[in-house]
Amino acid sequence: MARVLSCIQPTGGVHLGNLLGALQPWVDVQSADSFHGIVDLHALTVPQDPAELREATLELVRILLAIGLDPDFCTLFVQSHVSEHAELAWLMQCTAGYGELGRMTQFKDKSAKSESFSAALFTYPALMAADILLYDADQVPVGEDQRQHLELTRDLAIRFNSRYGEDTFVVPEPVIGTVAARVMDLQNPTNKMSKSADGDNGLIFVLDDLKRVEKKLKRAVTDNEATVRFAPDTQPGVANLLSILSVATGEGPDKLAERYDQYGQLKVDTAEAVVAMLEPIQTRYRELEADPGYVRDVLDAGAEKARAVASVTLARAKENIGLLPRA
Ligand code: ATP
Ligand code: LTN
Repeated sequence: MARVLSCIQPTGGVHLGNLLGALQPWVDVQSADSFHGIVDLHALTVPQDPAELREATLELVRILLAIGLDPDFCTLFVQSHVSEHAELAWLMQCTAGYGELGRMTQFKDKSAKSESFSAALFTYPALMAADILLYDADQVPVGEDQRQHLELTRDLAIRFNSRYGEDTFVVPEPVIGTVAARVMDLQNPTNKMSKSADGDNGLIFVLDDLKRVEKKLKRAVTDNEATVRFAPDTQPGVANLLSILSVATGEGPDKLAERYDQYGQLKVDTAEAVVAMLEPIQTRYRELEADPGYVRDVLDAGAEKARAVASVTLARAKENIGLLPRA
């Protein structure tokens, strides 16, 4: 069985795009040999409020548990609980070239947008490579925007192996998500649903009050064509509603489109389906919120399981690169 590793940053305010595009697929691929990390060290590459970061980390853990990630089956862990990540990241920084890190488009975009940024924004892909290589991961599900970082991880693994020993790292394969779930903003349906949007009328948060969820969907922007077709290029608003309804019901968007001749009913049904999807998640979330001891136990056990694998890989890499083992 292929070993899968997936990671997400705890940035707070998990929305329907994050849920359907990133988190739900974790539940679908989980296995006794899958590792799922909440990468809080990555979040520190930009300034964070300490209390908000802690809360965002717990929010993500609770949401993952609430949607069905089973910690008795797979391994769910917080990156900073497994110190091997930071340590292998150093070896990766020593393996990566300055030029190659400078060519990362995410770094170029983010650094161009701000006057001052941390050194870690530049070395970020070395930490990401460490996340992946520590677990001997065969497959790493990521969005298209992470393809270049995955390529770099492969290059670093191959370079390290050829310099210091072919047995050191497994060279991972990216698994790039399909179009299945690119959720668009409800008010500006040509933009993806994103926390960075102006205002939150176009966004549905997983923890939003359900009455608000209903309202936001009923006010979603459509168009003047007055026909229901799944045409993302010409009718992005309607297509977005059909996609969301499709994920919630499991029926294809084209098939669903045939059933409607009015936007109003499509909105009503999509709202109902999304509320039905979020309601049990929110109920389970509240239960988990009321049981912080359980959540801590899950994370402690996850850190132990993760460390059992990560420490072996790190020891191998340190030995192969020539660091003197302790007596
Ligand atoms: P930002 O405000 O920086 O855009 P975000 O919350 O919208 O943040 P990210 O933190 O960039 O999203 O992404 C977290 C994960 O959620 C990634 O795997 C990303 O591919 C996925 N994701 C984010 N937005 C969407 C969306 N609208 N549709 C599908 N997947 C999404
Ligand atoms: N860079 C990724 C998050 C991330 C990741 C990883 C993804 C950090 N480490 C390891 C997969 C594997 C992002 O911003 N989406």
